[in-house]
Amino acid sequence: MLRTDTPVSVKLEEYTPYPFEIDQVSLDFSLEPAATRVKARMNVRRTQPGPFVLDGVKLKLNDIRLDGKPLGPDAYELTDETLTIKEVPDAFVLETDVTINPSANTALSGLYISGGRFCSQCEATGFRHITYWPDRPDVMSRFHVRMDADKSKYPILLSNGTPGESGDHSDGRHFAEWDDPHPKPSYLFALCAGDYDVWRDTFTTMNGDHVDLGVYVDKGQAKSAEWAMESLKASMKWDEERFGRAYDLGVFNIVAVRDFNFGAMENKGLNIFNSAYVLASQESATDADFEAIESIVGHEYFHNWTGNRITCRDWFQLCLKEGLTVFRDQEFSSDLRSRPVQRIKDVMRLRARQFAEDAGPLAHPVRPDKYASIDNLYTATVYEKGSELIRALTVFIGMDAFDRGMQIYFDEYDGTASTIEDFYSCFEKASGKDLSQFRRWYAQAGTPEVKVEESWDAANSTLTLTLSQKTPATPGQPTKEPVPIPLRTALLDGKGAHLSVEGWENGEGVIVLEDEKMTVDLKLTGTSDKPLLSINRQFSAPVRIDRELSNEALLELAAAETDPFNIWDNFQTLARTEIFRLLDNPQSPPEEALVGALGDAVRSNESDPAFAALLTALPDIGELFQHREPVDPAGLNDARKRLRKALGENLKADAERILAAPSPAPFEPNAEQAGIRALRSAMIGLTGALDTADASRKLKSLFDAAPNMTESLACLRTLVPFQTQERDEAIQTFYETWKENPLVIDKWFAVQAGQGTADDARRLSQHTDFDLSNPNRVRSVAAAFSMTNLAAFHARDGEGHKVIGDIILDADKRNPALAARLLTSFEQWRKLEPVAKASAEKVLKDLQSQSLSKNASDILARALG
Ligand code: 0A1
Ligand code: ZN
Repeated sequence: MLRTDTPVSVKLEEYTPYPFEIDQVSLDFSLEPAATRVKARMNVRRTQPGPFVLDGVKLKLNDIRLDGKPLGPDAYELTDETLTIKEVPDAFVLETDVTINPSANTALSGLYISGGRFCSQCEATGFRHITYWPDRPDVMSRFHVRMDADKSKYPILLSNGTPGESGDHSDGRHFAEWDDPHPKPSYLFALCAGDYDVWRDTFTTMNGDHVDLGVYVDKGQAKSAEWAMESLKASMKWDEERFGRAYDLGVFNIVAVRDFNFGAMENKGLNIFNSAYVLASQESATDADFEAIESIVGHEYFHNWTGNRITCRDWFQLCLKEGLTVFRDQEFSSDLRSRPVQRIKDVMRLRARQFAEDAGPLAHPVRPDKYASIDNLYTATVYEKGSELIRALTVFIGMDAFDRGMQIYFDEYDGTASTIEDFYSCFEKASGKDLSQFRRWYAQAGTPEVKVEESWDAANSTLTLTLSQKTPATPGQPTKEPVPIPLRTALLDGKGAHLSVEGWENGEGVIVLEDEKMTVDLKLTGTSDKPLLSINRQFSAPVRIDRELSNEALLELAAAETDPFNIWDNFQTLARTEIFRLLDNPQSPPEEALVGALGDAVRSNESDPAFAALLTALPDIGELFQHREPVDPAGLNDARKRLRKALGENLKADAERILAAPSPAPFEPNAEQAGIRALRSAMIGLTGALDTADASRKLKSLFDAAPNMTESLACLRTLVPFQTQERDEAIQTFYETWKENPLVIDKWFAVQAGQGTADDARRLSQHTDFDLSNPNRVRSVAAAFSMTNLAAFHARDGEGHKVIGDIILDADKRNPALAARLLTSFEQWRKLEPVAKASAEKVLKDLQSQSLSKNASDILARALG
């Protein structure tokens, strides 16, 4: 696209139904990497007036027939993106025959080749790269697929649904048919062909139906699919028990591919996964990998009901399937692991990614009302804030009403392409509440700020809260309406006993702030000293809480708190305030009282090591960014390091003791052992915070003896910033040990890019193992550097911006979706101090002056707009 082109937006208000129905389609693939022939035969019926337009991009049309008769070029019109047939009867059969080139498909959307095998990615608009079709989610059809291919190269042929006929041809080719009885939109179509090893299992549903399960991976890797399979069976069971949803086909397959733009894809009965979220062996995977596999396998499986059985009417409704399915996968992980730990991790992610997005030029509502490029809508806002809104809904109407509403949703909307309004109508029915004001949450961008003021009336034992809300202006939305904010609240005494408040049960209540401002009287049933206020417990609403509490008051509150989320969050607030104080007072040492309290909190929670580990995690730079403008990332990094060092000193003896104990053996990837390793890894990190020659030696010996990938990587990550021989040796040894395993080498790149300088990032991007055509590898350098290493990325010399700008420019030529995602790392540029700000602006403007893809141009236009 040229610079002068303004990206054209698609608008929600312009939605019109497709004027035809296609109840059945047969697809016939003759698979060849450079020239695959795709024949489609569809039964079409008019449902309302309107033209017959099909989407199609980069297709070579060989033949087209209507009711068996060839159509001449006058009968239709072809553009770069559409095929329009000028006159059609009310019911007809259309046959098309096209040729596509999967081996030239570097954008990884449509049919492409990864590791010598065919695979597909059709969400959101990949199917139009395969054949002519109304490529929109509200056109649902029954798909029948036939494939033929060279049998020796592609012995396994997979598609959606259940297998039908298969057999050999005489010329070394073979064929297979697949049938999917469930009508589906084209974005859920999938095809995989190649040679794989398979890890198989079976599942019997609550209805007694037998399901064959398969996880297809690289040759020799079958055993590494075991954990993904266990996660799949756990997901199937959980959805039956929690939501009464059973699987609905006799086959469920997962295929792992090395080249993939996202995490995974929920194609009906044939999920396709980034191999990073399938393969895990005891030796090569971290606990974070095991956890991510479990949660993503769950996520994709849960889409079978929330996404596939009930899909989206249009892409504006993306959060209907994504927000809801993230909520479901978070609940799954909470039930399988520790609920409070899961909640803290989910909020950390939300604050780091979504709050940042919501506060910058790319902010958009959870349900946007326009977009220029649909690929750019797969955002933290749609996914993570979308999930938070469902969670806030469960608090607002209560979990019982939520569960009833979900069953109404499944009953009434099964088999349809729905909207957020449809979804919310179910909860209105279930709760009897008018949810129109709650739905404002979906239309307004920006994170609401809630100001909390307290006044204590001792004579009447009443705490009066004055609550007010304000949502900052965001692009295109200068003013905001108030939204209902459900705040789980408790009043505590200094020892953490819950005080009883009139109208509350079990020592907790939900206060809903509906208007801009409210006061609420919390009357204690007994007498007490001024109670301590615990508010937004479990992070019940996705807001920022603004309370004027002194450090002493926060420490007192943290000591009395009973909600683990709030305990952790109080320490986060304390640490953040302290980091800013250190930033403003470069000579001042860290506050001893705070460091001591944090150290004590870690020690006293050692029996819940996963939680203790989270307490040691200081707010990261990306989060601190949001609290100051202009921001000096290097200064912040330095202040944060000083506080970490003080914490490391406070916990030095504990770290030695914890690390002297043996790591759990034999290795199990369960939450209990993972928690122990998380605390060990946190102690490894704090050892490094001491920044001494002794620490480097200690880390190297821990690295050499590390019994698992979690600890080995923690040592490597901690060693990277040292300038010692031990560090160089560890980097070298790790590479030599793992050079045959691309997923581990991705980590090797990522720890260096995530801790190093711009020079390191550039050197890594020139390494022989760097591969621009593999998104995981590109992200392991570019995203690790620009999204997790902000002090280096935004360094004043501008080198960080340049390296990433150069990678984006190269990546965009092959893979626009990947380049656009990397560009979002610049989203905070306006907040930077003037020198770095100017350098970021220059890189962005230089990029804008090149002919970048539509995806990248969309991000650039908004980031600079
Ligand atoms: N629906 C998938 C996300 C996804 C979106 C686009 C993709 O390719 C361009 C791939 C996956 C999910 O939520 O997991
Ligand atoms: Zn999803």
